[in-house]
Order: sequence, then C-alpha cells, then structure tokens
Amino acid sequence: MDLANKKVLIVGLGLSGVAAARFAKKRAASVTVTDIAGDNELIPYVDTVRKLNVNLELGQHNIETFEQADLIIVSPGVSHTILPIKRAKEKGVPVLGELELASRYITEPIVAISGTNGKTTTTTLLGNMLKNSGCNVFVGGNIGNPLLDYADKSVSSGVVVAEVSSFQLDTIDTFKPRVSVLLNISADHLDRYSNFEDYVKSKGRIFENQQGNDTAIFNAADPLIRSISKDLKARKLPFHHQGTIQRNTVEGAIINWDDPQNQPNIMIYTNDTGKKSINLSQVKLPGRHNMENVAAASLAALTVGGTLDGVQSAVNDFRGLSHRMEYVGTINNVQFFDDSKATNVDAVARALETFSKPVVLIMGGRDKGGDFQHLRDLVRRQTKKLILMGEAKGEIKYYLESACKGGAQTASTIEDAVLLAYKAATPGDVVLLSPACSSFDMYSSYAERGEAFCGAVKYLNKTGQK
Ligand code: UMA
Repeated sequence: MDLANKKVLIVGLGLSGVAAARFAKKRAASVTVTDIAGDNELIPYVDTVRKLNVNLELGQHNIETFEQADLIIVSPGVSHTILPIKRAKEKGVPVLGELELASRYITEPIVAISGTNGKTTTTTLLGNMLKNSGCNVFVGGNIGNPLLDYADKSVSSGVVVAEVSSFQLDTIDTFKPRVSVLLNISADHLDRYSNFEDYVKSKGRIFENQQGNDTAIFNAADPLIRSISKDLKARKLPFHHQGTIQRNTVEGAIINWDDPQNQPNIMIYTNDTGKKSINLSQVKLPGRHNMENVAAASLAALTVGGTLDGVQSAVNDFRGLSHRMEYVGTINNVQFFDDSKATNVDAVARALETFSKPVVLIMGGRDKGGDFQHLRDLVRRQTKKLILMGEAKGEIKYYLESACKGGAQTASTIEDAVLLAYKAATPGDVVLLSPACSSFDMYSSYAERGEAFCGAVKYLNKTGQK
C-alpha cells in the first residue's frame, strides 16, 4: 500500500493515533490528525505529533476533512459508525483500523488473541512461552503497544503475538492471522455496540480471512464460540475443561483441573506434536477460568514453534498481571484482592467463583451496559456485603442488594469503600474490588483505580482503623 502523497486522516489521538501518524508521515503522506478532545486533554500525545509536523484538527471532527481524505485510519476508541466516517465511506474513502494497516506490512506469522476476558493474560503468557522456547517474539496490540510501531521498525521477530479487541476487529478487511485464539464471549462494551449480537459478530471476525493452512484455537465449551466455529476454514484446535462437552475432533486440548485423583494437567493432542501433557501443579494463576487461558496459550505456542519445556517453564513461573485478581495484602486475617480490570459482569463472576471464603465485594464505576442481574446467584452464595460506588451504584443496588445477605452500602470514594468493606469483614473473609464497570467516571484507567485501591489498603494497614 503506497501512502506517498496521499491525504491520510488519522482519527483519535492516543497511542494508536501517534503510531499511525508516525507511520504515515515516514511514508511521505500528507497527514492530518483529528480528535474531538481539545489540546489540553491530549497531552502528551499532542506534543509528540506536533514534532512530526502534521496538520491538527482538534476539539471537533470536520466532516469535509473526512470526505476529502484518500485514506482514513481510525483508532480503536473511535466507533467506525460516527457520522463523519459514515459520510466519508459514502464518498468511497477507504477506512481502516491501525490493526488492519499494520497487518498489511507485517510479514511474520501473527498469533491474534481475542475474547471478552483473559486476553492480556493469555497474550503475555504466550509471549513468555515463546521467549522461554528461544523464539524471537514481539508482543503487542491492544495490550498497549500498537502493532504499527512494530511494522515500522527495521528489526524483525520470528513471530508476532497480538492482543486484539473487538474495536480493532471492527475495522479489519484482509487481516489474516496465522493463528487465531478466541477465549470466551460474554456481554461487554454494550455502550458502544447497538446490541450483543453485533459484539459477538465483531469477535467472530478474528477467523474471517483464515484459510486451511491457518489455525483457529477456541473455547469449545462456550456456546457462542461453538456456533461461530462451525464453518471455519482454518484447522481447528478446540480446548475445554474435561467433562464440559462431548467432542468428536481429535486435535485440541483438554483441561483436567478438578479431578482429585490426578495431578491437574492439560492434555494436548495435535497431528504435528502428538500427545503432550502440561503439568498444572505449580501454576500460580488463580481460578479455573485461568486454566482456559493457559490451555489456549499452550496450544498457540506449540503451533508456532514453542517447545514443551518453554511452555511448561512459563506456566510454572507466571504470576499473573497487575489488577487482575492481584493479592494486595492481609489485615487482621482479612485478605484484600485488586481485580480492577474486571470491567464487565462475567469477569466479576469468574472472580467470585475463585473464592471459597465469604467475600465483601466492592463494585461500581461507569456502566458499560452489562446485566448485573446475572450475578444474583453468585452474590447470594458468595458475598457477605456489597459496597457500591461510582455512577452505576444505584443501578447495581437495584439489581443486587436483595440477593446479598448483608445488603449493600454506598461509598463516595474508593478510600471510603475500602474502609466500609473492612468494617463489614471478619477474620477469614476476603475484600475484593471487582467493579463490573469501567473506571472512567472517577479515574483515567482501570490501572489508576487499582492503584488507588492498593493505596487505600496500605493506608488502612498503617492506621489500623476499624
Ligand atoms: N475520539 C475521537 N472521536 C470519537 C471518539 C474518540 O476523536 O468519536 C478520541 C478521544 O478523544 C481520544 C482518542 O479518540 O483522545 C482515544 O482513542 P483510543 O481509545 O483508541 O486511544 P489509544 O491510546 O490509541 O488506545 C487504543 C486502545 N483503546 C481502546 O480500545 C479504547 C487501547 O486499548 C490499546 O492499548 C491501544 O489503542 C494500543 O493498541 C485499551 C482498551 O481499553 C487498553 N481496550 C479495550 C479493552 O481492552 O476492553 C478494547
């Protein structure tokens, strides 16, 4: 794709926008960057692109600029259905996402990982497995380092591992990963999609361009994914927990996690590698659901040249990522866990299922259109009290308070929430931040919210307040 002298419009000035601007500028395009936010909201990105000497249209989107572009590159955070993009498409202007553009320039095999939950964990773990196998690997995408930055570099890796979001998949055209991984699908981002079906369709696009010599790794126990995977052209490598479904295909992975007679393991069967077993007895990731992430990463690693030793050592060593069921500390035998990354209902369900102890659960933030009612049974069984905060506190209270033995209490800050949760807990309990909402009503990211939670726990530990 020749960008020289083309009018390239980049929509959204964040990490992806900066990478796209740099990429297009290097290829002698005439670059304009637009963002609905103003200058002072776009620090530090605006300073970086100013140095690139591009045109800037900030504070609004100018429809004429969209219509007159030769190519539009959309950031994942910008919906491809906004009016200016619709108008440009009507005029025949090609609209691509950063993922699509990057994939056109990347010649190495790409392993793409998607799913509502567990993407970053699986992507990171797969990167570690390949590194431990001696492979030269680049890890990027939705995880935080745009693939265009990699496509731009002269150094090359043997394999590219890319975390891929539904937003990125919305704007693909020819993107064709050598290996696609789809972990699970549950309701999320319903503030962006008009309905759940559209979100599911978007996730399914990860397999769209794959052919017979590509590989599709997927969760066969997830009914939505099972249905999507029926007509795939790619070689299928399904994974699932032992006993969850009846399966006819030979290749894939079976997770043996709950059998008290045997050591937990994952049995992998593929035509190229034969039968292999991954031992899970030293695994440090919490929860049954994480074993699905381990199975998916193991299948992907072995498919693109990872070794069994490399896979096993990464499984043994991996301690998980920050703000995902992260143990923060214990005060008077009350354990605190930070699961700030749980920004949808299903992620909270998975977190609650991990504990056998009573949980005081801190939820709330900005509602993404999730159905909190789905948590009623788990809340009834597992939680002692709900502490609710943020914009969604009223709605969560409405749906869940009556299911919780100890009822619900609201908090105005996370420090308040931590204190109330601690007061409600008794020795042996767990205090869990697992919000089921995005953080954007109070914080700039889930990470900032998680840091604030950890800070509040540390403060509580110091002051010993009850
Ligand atoms: N904007 C417009 N017009 C609009 C809407 C938004 O100009 O109509 C502007 C906003 O004002 C803002 C910019 O778009 O300045 C933000 O774009 P962006 O959110 O795409 O920002 P990036 O920094 O490029 O981040 C994106 C991904 N963000 C999203 O998908 C929302 C990052 O994923 C990703 O790490 C990064 O590209 C690099 O690839 C984050 C994320 O939350 C972590 N992803 C979601 C998730 O994991 O659930 C999908």
